[in-house]
Amino acid sequence: MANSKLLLVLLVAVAVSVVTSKPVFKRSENMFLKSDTDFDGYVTARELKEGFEIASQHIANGYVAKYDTDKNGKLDSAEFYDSPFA
Ligand SMILES: [Ca+2]
Ligand SMILES: [Ca+2]
Repeated sequence: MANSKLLLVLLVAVAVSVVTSKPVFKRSENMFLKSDTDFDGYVTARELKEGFEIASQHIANGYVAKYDTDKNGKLDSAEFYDSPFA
């Protein structure tokens, strides 16, 4: 029957899409994009403080200093992924 064949094709298509589909963003990418509120590609200590409700700017500065491996004063996506915020 044509209908049952069509149904089978649809079921296979759904199964394949379920198996191969990936979320649009990995969690850490999502967190980075959410944290970078001015969309300049970097998360600053101020953005970190606001995004994660860190109690003091001093603490946020310390996190950035710790994970800012190229020492430009802000976290790029790779640095952010290495931090506990990702
Ligand atoms: Ca930013
Ligand atoms: Ca950096």
